[in-house]
Amino acid sequence: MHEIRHDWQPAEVEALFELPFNDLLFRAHTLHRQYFDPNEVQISTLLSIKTGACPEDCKYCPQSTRYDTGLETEELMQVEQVLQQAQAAMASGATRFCMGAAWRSPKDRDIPRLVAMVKGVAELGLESCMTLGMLSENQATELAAAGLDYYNHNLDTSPEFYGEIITTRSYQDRLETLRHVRNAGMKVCSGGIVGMGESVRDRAGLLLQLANLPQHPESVPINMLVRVAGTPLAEQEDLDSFEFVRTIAVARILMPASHVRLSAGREEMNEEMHALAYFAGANSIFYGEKLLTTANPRANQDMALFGRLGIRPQAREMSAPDPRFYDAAAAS
Ligand code: SAM
Ligand code: DTB
Ligand code: SF4
Repeated sequence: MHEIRHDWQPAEVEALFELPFNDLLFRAHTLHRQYFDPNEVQISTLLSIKTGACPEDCKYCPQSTRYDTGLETEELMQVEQVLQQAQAAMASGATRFCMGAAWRSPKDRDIPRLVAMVKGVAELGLESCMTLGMLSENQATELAAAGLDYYNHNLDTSPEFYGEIITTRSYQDRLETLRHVRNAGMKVCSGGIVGMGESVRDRAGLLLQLANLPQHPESVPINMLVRVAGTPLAEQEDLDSFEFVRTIAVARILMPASHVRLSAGREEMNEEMHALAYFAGANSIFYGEKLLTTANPRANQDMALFGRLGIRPQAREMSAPDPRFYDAAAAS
């Protein structure tokens, strides 16, 4: 379809942000309905499989060793523990299980345990996702071969604002990891954070970078900064709620076939804002009471809102037709 473009210009994206709110939401929602069931939301559950003591200096992050956030650090979890949590996530209705590690990048010696986690999650019948920092080409290939469905690696913000937030790895490093993930055949989950003091132009710049990748990320998490005491961004001013919803709407217009995820920061959003974000094109959430280290709305709270809005959790996507379905059809 003609809306899938990879040649967005900065002025065009900035103009979308400047549209009257109702015009922007109408455009985003109209496109949303052409590509997705507007009453279906994909749900993913997160687990921190290695917590804190990260050498990177991301100014928003409670897990950097450079900031005193009182976080208890934990070594890489055992496979069995991870699979227990995956089972619990499945029982509460999640279809994707996302495992996050506070690393700059994984060590090659960690790969066998990570591979076992990926295989175990797949055996449960869940989609798998990992976010482990930068990946080499080989590491990406090994994780893909184990069956990892998605890799999350965020661009976080615009190339221009990036240096204000992170100095220990470059924007180019991030693009490189995304290239390794794509080349290895995994699906890409990549988005960013808003509310870090960036300008509208930076929010437009982030979305433009994502939309102008050779292939759009299948999943685009839009995080609202969670202000954690002890991090340099702890006292950052509130971002206007409507600016946040605009960011979702512009992401939907630029990447109409991608899942746009309403990600971190939902604890600070009321039900009306959730509903507006779903209308603007958000069709995925992190589900369950914890993100990696900070709080998230409780599952029953999300389900109650889904019920009031007539939203259904999306069933697991099947990559190939399930033969049992055809057997049953043939038998009847
Ligand atoms: N260490 C790996 C990395 O940075 O690639 C993986 C885990 S890291 C915690 C994953 C993402 O979480 C970051 O890229 C960032 O976008 C998001 N994140 C971390 N702290 C956040 C916060 N306080 N508020 C919003 N998003 C946050
Ligand atoms: C993403 O974009 N957001 C998630 C996930 N990918 C890994 C992480 C949010 C972390 C929020 C802060 C915390 O809980 O530590
Ligand atoms: Fe480390 Fe990731 Fe946090 Fe940056 S965002 S400090 S790389 S855990």
